[in-house]
Amino acid sequence: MSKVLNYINGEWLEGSLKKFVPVVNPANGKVLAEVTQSSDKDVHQAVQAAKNAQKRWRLVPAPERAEILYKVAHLLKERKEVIAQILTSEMGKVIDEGRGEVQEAIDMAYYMAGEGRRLFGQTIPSELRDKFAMSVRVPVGVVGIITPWNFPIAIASWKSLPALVSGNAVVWKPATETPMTAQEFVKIYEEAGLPKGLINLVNGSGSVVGTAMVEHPAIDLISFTGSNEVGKVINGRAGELLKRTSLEMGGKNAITVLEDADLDLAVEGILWGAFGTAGQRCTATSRVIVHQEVKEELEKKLIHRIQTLKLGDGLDETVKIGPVINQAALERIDGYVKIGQKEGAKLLTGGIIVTEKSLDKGNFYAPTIFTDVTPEMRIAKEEIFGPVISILPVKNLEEAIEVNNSVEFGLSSAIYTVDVNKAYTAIRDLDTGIVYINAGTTGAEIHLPFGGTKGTGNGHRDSGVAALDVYTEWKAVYVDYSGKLQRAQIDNYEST
Ligand code: UN1
Repeated sequence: MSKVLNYINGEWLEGSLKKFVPVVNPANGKVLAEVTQSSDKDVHQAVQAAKNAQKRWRLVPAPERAEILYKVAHLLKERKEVIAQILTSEMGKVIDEGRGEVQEAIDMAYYMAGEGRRLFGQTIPSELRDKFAMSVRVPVGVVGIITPWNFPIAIASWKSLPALVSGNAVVWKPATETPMTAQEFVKIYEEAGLPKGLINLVNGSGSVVGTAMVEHPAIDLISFTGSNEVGKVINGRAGELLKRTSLEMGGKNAITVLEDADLDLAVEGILWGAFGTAGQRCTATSRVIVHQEVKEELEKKLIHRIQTLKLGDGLDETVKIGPVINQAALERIDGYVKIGQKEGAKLLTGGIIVTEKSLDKGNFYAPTIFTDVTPEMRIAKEEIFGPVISILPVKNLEEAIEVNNSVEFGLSSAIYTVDVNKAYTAIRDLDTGIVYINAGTTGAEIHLPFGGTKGTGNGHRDSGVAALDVYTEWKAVYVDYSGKLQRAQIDNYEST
């Protein structure tokens, strides 16, 4: 049985709990490997290594740091297929999406390598003569990153690459479900020649390893993607410790379909947004807000097309919907379907755990559509994180926007319309960090800011140039070359 270990100070080590947890393929229940479990001791060791390595790394010119990131990009590209296969085996998403996810990490590596020659600051005129003013970006120090299983390499790339190019060192706790993908990514950092101590992998539970990271005084920033429940705990404690946090959490994303929309196009966007990754994206479409005039027609088309989506092992190229991550997820999703039925929503299709012979060893849930859902129902408000959508009828664009914005999350939203005035009104008024016109709610590109408003986050963005604001501090610099004392705000104003 292959073993996934920690990577601390350039060495592959067993965690100090001397315990291993199985890594299970969600498509068939087979054990793929086992992963070591760590305690606060391992976290401490990793942080010490990171702290020491960062002292030198911050002095390496950013373009030189970026050379390593270019190598990371090349290696990821070379190993795209191998990593995609591993990712699909341990996480379940269909292989095409596995490849797409590795591509997202490749894109991010090239993009952040390019930042090594930018990392722009500003020059700003001073209010005094013979004085020069500028701002520069400096690293935060040691960054703790905590990543989820649904995008095991893309999200880790969004966080580790900008952190490293900016001159930080990283301590990374990947999700327990997807340590093999994490191991592949770290191996690539190692092969690319990243000096030891700059990336440290610590496997283990959130309650032990995650907590130790939040508590550790030498971790300066926690960058977390995961549930709101955990994010709130991290933020609460980090707040007391005055530790920086960047949090990316839930979504309850909606596609609005107006009466003038191309319905066939909207159907494709809905199916891809809702059932891609079996609905387990924070950007997944989980509500469809439809103009009442086209509701029935849209429903018919959806029910017709949903029959063509083949469920199964994501490694089979013909499969369109893979399994959900584990048994607990299956039960949670089914629990929400029961809640929806109790609340009086009408189940159009799905609503069952798949038990047919070839799939009964995996965690498969039938793609599910509820209609006649109202905004007050729990299935319209809470994140389900599975292949379930709720259709909510509305009378006009104004009501659609109100319904879209009525949830506690604000990650992604989409609208299908051919009316340019309505499209721009939606761009202005949809209260989410990401807005799509005539495309579904998923598919963010790495060179744009990724993140959300309200309960989705805490105002930061992953990816894009905005990510640099998370991993750097601004330093304001004043150079006085006048040779005399110049008092700002005083000597440049006449005394009255
Ligand atoms: C996530 O679900 O946490 O926009 C990330 C998308 C992907 C990233 C999703 N590029 O759906």
